[in-house]
Amino acid sequence: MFDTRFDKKKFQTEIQENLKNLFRKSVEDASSQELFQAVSFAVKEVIMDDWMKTKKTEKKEESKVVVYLSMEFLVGRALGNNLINMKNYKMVEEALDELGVDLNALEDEERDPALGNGGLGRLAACFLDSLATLGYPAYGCGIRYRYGMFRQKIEEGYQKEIPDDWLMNGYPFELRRPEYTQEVRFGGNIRVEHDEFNNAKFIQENYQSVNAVLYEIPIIGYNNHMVNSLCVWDAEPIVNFRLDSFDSGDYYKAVEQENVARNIVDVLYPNDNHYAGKELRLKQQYFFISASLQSALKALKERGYAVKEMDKKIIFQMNDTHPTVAVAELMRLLVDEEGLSWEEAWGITSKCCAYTNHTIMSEALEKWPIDLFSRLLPRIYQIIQEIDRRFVEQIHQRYPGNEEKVRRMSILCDGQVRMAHLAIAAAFSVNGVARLHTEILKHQELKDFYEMMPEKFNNKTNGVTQRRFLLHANPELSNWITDKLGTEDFATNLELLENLKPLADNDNALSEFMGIKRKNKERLAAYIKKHNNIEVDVDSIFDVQVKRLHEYKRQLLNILHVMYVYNQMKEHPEKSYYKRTYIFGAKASAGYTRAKEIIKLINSVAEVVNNDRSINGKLKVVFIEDYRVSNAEIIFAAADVSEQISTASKEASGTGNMKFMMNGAVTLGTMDGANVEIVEEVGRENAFIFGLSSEEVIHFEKNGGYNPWDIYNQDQDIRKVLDQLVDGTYGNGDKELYRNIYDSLLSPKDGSMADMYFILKDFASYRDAQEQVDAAYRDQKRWAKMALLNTASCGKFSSDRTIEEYVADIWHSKKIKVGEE
Ligand code: GL9
Repeated sequence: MFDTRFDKKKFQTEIQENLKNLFRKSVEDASSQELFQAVSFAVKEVIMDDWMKTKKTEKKEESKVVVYLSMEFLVGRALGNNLINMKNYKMVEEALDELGVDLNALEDEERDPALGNGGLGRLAACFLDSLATLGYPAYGCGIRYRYGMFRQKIEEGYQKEIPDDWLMNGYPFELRRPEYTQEVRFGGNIRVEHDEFNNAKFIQENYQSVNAVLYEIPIIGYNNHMVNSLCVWDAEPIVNFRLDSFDSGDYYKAVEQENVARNIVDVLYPNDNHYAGKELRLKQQYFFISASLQSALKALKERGYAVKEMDKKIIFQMNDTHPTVAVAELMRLLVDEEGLSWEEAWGITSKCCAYTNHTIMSEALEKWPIDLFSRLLPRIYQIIQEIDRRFVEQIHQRYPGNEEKVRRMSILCDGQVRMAHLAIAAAFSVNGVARLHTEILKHQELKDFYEMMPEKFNNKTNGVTQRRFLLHANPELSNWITDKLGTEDFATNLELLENLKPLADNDNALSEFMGIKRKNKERLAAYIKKHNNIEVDVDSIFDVQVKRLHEYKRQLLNILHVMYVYNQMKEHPEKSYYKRTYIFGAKASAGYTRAKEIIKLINSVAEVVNNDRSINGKLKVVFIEDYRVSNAEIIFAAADVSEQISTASKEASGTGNMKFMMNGAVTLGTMDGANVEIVEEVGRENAFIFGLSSEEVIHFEKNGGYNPWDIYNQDQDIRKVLDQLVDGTYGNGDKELYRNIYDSLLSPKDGSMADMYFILKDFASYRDAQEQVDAAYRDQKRWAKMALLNTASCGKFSSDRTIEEYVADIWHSKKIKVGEE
């Protein structure tokens, strides 16, 4: 059961020593935060041994390493998860208990390292967990943002952003590695020199540079002693001036450099599926890419390999377009620094780089203005010009005379650098993140590329780690599963859960399963009481939509439907309604006005509905503040209904959908992203599916949309809800508060398509599906079956499965075993 190297007595002593050394305190007078630090350092000490062994084994086995390049790693809290993966959670809980300390309370002292926005960053974190668990040597490479994703406060129903100073108390698990510092250069000009053989040398002059300083965070495999590294780069000024001469102007220059450096890693851009096009963002991208690639190249040589063997030893997986400048940086390093020919360098680059696309939302595809790009990265720009020239030549050869093709596919076009095109031209693999998404890429968004290079395209349906989202988030359910299956092996083999399927016909098991759900609902209800001061009934249906706020995710459809239900209750008090608690959690990008209006609307509806005594608490609306990984774990475990209601074709995959399913929530969703595969696994009868198909959506879009006024005119219930947006019902009498939302649905003032996310078009079908939810829940046994079958059918959605597919089709790396010595 336990990892034997964890000696309880020794561990307790270690904690006491740490308290003394760090804070000059004993257990009795230490604060929770101090205890958290002391415990974390004690855990880190154990990690260190395995970490050293892992690096040794990796070297000895001459492993090919996966380098996962990502602007975001939403790792979530480390302490609890590390203990789970080290199989020491219970032992440490006991050890602390004996000292009179509650592990749960200590876990709450840890600030979530929020180095990501949402799904894309969380996926990267799940992948690192699976890579370590499966035994594949891997490095995550990213940025050590000083401020992570902002913390959200709701004031008067409005979102307020508070800076996330996550490093305030220090982060006990990281390791500073100054010996791996790399210099990164920006700007200046390129001077060409020719040597005696007339070979051109490209020399960057008058540049500004900063030091990239490495911090490593351990990523612990489950029960296998494997510890991989998440490498995050901090920026520091290069200070090489003499203090005795600071009046010579050097001092100011140094201070200036200090600012350039600080700036770069200051803050994570809080955008989801949308890029802001800011120069600083491009700086961040090049900063961490250049540092990561330089460092990878050095490590390769230090391990004794020739640069030309690189593709046998390293694979760079580019997480979306954000890190795709890697393609050009690798070419620069190989050609300019290592002296390889263009052809040799290209051969290596295109064998080392693979690209994952995470969205079809066109506003998310990064395009940089050439003037900005070439000013900041002059040499990289030259290299991209050459890549583009050669790529365009290939297109011409393949499609002679087809200038329209060239225009659509080239990397440089209309004064812009199209990063996705750069990635596709260079990478040997281009993958989507769910089957439907990949098909849409192949046949719509990236059609030209697929036609020209079909062999590059493949699908890798996303997954999530059951270690965090089942074992840690839902210990009650995990224990129950262990008991029923007679094994804990589902921790590394999620497919084993299908052996729970026969229990769907066992009344006892069903009531135990729902008993656990009830306990988890109590835990969430207590959280809501504490944070929102709202009483919710654990016997009501917990209907949950938590995810970033984005119009395509259609939180608006959900809340409009709540408004409709509320109207029904008022108009038809004689009808019976099953008690429901609608739970929302969502951060809006700081500059996304419409998203913020929707948050305000949700809170306004909550205010009205929750305080209307006439409906006897049949309906409650809760907006959970500051949705993040740590409270997500509590929320998934407690959900009955999982709202996955994006406009079909827009959600590339979704991963929250999988976390809900794992925890026995039933999906209410559209046929979008990975929902399609969830339904395939669990059966259509165990989900509630509604709405337009992706083909229908795409068809409408191609034809300029539809006329929402027809719906407004024909359906009086929808009309009433829409009118309530502009009659002051939810605006405290202010009729203008939701005018923009109203207009966007019926007649946008900016000339865009009316109801571009098909909210009204799908409303009736959503309403029907919601009625089916109501009916299904009334039949408690039927519901229990559905819920249990969801858990039992989630095996496919482990990120372990996803990683094995990446390895088999793209990475071709080998497992190692970290042995005891
Ligand atoms: C996203 C997609 O929108 C999701 O559907 C997908 O599940 C994840 C992971 O593949 O990637 N793409 C994207 O830009 N985000 C995603 O969640 N945005 C954020 O991470 C906030």
